[in-house]
Amino acid sequence: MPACGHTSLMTEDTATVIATYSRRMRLRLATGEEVGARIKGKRIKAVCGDLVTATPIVSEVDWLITEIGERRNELTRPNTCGQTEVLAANVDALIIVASVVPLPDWYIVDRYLCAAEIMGVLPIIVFNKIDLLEGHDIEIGELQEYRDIGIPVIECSAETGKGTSDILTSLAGQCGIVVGQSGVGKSSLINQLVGGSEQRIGSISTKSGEGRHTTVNSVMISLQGGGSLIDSPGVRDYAPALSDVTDAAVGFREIVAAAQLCRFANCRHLREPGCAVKEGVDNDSISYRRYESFKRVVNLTEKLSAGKY
Ligand SMILES: Nc1nc2c(ncn2[C@@H]2O[C@H](COP(=O)(O)OP(=O)(O)O)[C@@H](O)[C@H]2O)c(=O)[nH]1
Ligand SMILES: [Mg+2]
Ligand SMILES: [Zn+2]
Repeated sequence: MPACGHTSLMTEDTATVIATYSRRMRLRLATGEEVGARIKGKRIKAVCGDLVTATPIVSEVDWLITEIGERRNELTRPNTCGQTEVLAANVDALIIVASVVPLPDWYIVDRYLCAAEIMGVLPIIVFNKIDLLEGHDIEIGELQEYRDIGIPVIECSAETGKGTSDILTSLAGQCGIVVGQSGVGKSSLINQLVGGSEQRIGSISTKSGEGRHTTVNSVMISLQGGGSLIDSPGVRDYAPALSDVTDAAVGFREIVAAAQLCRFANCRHLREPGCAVKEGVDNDSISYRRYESFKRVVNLTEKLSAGKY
């Protein structure tokens, strides 16, 4: 336990990890003060959003992280070695961005929704570039389908700023992560939401002693309205992974709800008699498109669990 012999004089504090560099971290203490930190030992790895126990190191500016608190959830992705890499922890909301162009792949949106449901975080669908629809009378049917099953949908333009205040409002007191296909406007949107505060983070990394050219792996940015965003290249490129068959079922909330009424408890909602999901699709209370997504996800997860992928 003693890190340098003065342990008895030290105070311990709980703090939030707000930036990670190659080896060092930035913490926000309970007092609001921000300090540089490194971690005790090589076995534990902290990510943005982690709640940690830390203690000042005598005669150093850095603090020492001694323990990582239990995580409410983790955003993970498989790394190149086939292991699971944790990108962020203790997230409240997954902001799933789609846009007018490139044309949305709604199946990918459904995959992100699955990821959100599995993580137990609030999904928010953000439909960007609506400035391109101005003067056209176009309704996006898929957006209504999502609203119908209770998923918040915000239409916005990172270019004109329209609708972006709604994103700030829905993130009040919450920590969000922006995901979506390449080209939908994630970077533009984050810039629009963040305004000037990203520069502040840049100056912090210089001051913390790692030097100007330190790569920031990930960073938590405070937003107007009391919310925050965790941003990193890895998070933006995050593609939702599915691990086993149960994932498919929990990822589609309207199918989960209808399945309560299927005749067989183990109904797969394909050709079984008395299937309430199929009935719902037939009478249009369940979207046919969402049902097709569901079957695709089931198919994929079955292949995954059979090791054919
Ligand atoms: N018309 C319009 N273009 C946008 C909007 N948001 C982003 N773009 C453009 O879309 C392209 C991709 O944006 P970018 O933020 O790099 O997308 P990312 O790949 O998701 O990070 C860029 O050329 C942006 O200028 C928007 O709201 N309206
Ligand atoms: Mg980008
Ligand atoms: Zn069924």
